[in-house]
Amino acid sequence: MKKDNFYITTPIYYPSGEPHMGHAYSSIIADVFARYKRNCNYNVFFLTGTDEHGLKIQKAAKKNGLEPLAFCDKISKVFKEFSKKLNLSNNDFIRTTEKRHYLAVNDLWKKLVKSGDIYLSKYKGWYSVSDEAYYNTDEIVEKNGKKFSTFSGSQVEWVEEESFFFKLSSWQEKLLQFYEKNEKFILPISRKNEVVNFVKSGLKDLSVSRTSFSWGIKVPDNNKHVIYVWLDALTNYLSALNYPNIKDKLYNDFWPASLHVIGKDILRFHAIYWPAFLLAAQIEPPNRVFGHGWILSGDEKMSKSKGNILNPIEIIDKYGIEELRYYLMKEVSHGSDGNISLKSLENCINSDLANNYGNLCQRVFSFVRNNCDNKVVNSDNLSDSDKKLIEQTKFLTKNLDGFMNDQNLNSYIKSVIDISFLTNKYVNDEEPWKLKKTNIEKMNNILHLALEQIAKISMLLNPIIPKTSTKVLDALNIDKNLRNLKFLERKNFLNKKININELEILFKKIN
Ligand code: ME8
Repeated sequence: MKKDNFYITTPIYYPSGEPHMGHAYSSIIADVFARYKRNCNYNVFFLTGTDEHGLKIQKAAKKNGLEPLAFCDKISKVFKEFSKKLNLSNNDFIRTTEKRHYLAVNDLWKKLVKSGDIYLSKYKGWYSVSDEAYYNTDEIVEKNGKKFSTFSGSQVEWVEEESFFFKLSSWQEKLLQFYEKNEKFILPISRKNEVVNFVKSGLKDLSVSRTSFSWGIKVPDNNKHVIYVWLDALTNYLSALNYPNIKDKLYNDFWPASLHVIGKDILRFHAIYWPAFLLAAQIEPPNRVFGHGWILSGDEKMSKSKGNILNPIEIIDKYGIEELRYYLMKEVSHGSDGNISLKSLENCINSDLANNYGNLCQRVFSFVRNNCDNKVVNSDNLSDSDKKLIEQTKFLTKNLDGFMNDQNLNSYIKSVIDISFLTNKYVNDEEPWKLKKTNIEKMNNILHLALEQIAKISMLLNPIIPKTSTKVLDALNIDKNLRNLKFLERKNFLNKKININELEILFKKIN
């Protein structure tokens, strides 16, 4: 990995049904970090895609009367379209049915065999098709004669078949050492503790192949077995960089991954199995796994089976993608579960976007248009309230990079929206409209500072609402090459004379 490069991934989605709000949430979080790092002048590689093998997909294809690959071709396209609808800035979209991925999985498997970490035996135990996960007996409950995982609530079935195993048990101590050495490998810390406790309680060897169905990557030199879908899927993070060609520029530039964004339900796979496979294959593990919480409706995880779905496409069509992106990032607390509803979405649009940021931009732009012929020139004669606003803004921006580096998006957004609130208040208190006849210099200084604040806020909100913030930065005529966070650190980063263009209404208030 080159310094100043940043490799970020979303989970690759099961194309077993329609994309839902949880998918939108995971993807947007990753997109915000990708855009933020680009704005910090990092060279970013952002990956998303679809996870197409395994029993879950084979069953979904059958239900739809299609061959698995034809089914995946169809639904993967839906996810690709969805990523455009979310305005993701991904550099690649990987499908695990692609040749480059087969090559990577084959190579990784062979490395694990060579290192002595894979052996043949028989699996006897519980399996959840919906989670594509094995569960221990103490993780199972019975309800109405059926068995369910206590962890995810999904139904499990008893499986007994010949299987290859990965010697996960022998990696227990090395994993604990790895977590200790890499303090922030798993964030938030509460998730890290969960993982460390689980590993400390003892790891059993992991079944990494199946023989009772065929839809997957065949175990090299053994056609009877397909590779366990999680070993297959996790490898996508390598295949997108053209692994096993470790001389490839992408691999050299971007491995190890900087950040895997995932939901808390798939933490075990990313924070235990994945580093264990990589350590065994002598490949450096990623730097960070961030496990976000669930999107809830009421107290429950939003899911089709529970019928409590807010459909992201419908919401985007009705309210707009920028609105949905902002709402999800602001509303769901750092790493925790978050309750979402149409009512709180509308409140958030009105309070933060229409009344706060949108109103600030609109009122300052229209005042400058109507009273200053679209031009503002400032002097060095700052008032105490100008200085106070500049100081308050400095204070609020001080921790922003730290928040982003710890994936603490809500604190970041809260600080930025506070800057917008303070700027609105400053304009209210300073009443530039009263100064037109009495003190033009002061009026211009107030407007100039307000426009600088708007530029700053727009640049900071850019990763979250890229389209709207770009409209504002365009209307401020800021050179595209200067639109980065380094530029913001300069004193007087806008010219003494600012020329503005027309700015359309940014956010409509919902009544
Ligand atoms: O897990 N709230 O795919 P997936 C928040 N293929 N996040 C949610 C959610 C909800 N209600 N429901 C799902 C997979 N997610 C695997 C990933 S990566 C090598 C393989 C999140 O389509 C979930 O936590 O079931 C996960 O991060 C992502 O959506 C994809 O889920």
